Amino acid sequence: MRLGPLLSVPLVLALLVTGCCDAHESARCGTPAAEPIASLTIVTVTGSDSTDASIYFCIEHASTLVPECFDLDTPVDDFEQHQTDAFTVTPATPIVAGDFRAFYLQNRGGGFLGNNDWDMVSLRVEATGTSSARWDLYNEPAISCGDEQIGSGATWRPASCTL
Ligand SMILES: [Ca+2]
Ligand SMILES: [Ca+2]
Repeated sequence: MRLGPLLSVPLVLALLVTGCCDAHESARCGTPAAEPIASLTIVTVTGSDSTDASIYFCIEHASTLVPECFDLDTPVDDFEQHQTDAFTVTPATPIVAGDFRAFYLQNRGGGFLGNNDWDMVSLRVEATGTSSARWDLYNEPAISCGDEQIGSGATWRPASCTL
């Protein structure tokens, strides 16, 4: 069916204004830490494009310039099509309130037969405090820029949140 001019003009204008998708549209910031963070659980959902690349989760501290990075790797084949993966990482020392400046994901490549490009469709980061309390730091359940894959060498940054 052909779109009438009354329908198509606003549609074209909307596409021009918003582009194909709004980055971080579904992102929800969690609760800033009320106690030091002992460990973090990172839960990812992969879309239609799997990866075998090395995917790192990196933490930027306010107190040091060097980020603390963790290889997200479990004994199973991680980041396969439509798969949910959960990883727990433990910083060298618990992160005190105010020292968790930011986090990001990094694709460091090296995938089997060059399978590096990755389609991440959902990300949740949960903190576990030194008292074993758990709370959400970040939740982006519908990463909408679907064809914007995370290729080898790429860094994915979340919406800015106070962590
Ligand atoms: Ca894989
Ligand atoms: Ca791939």
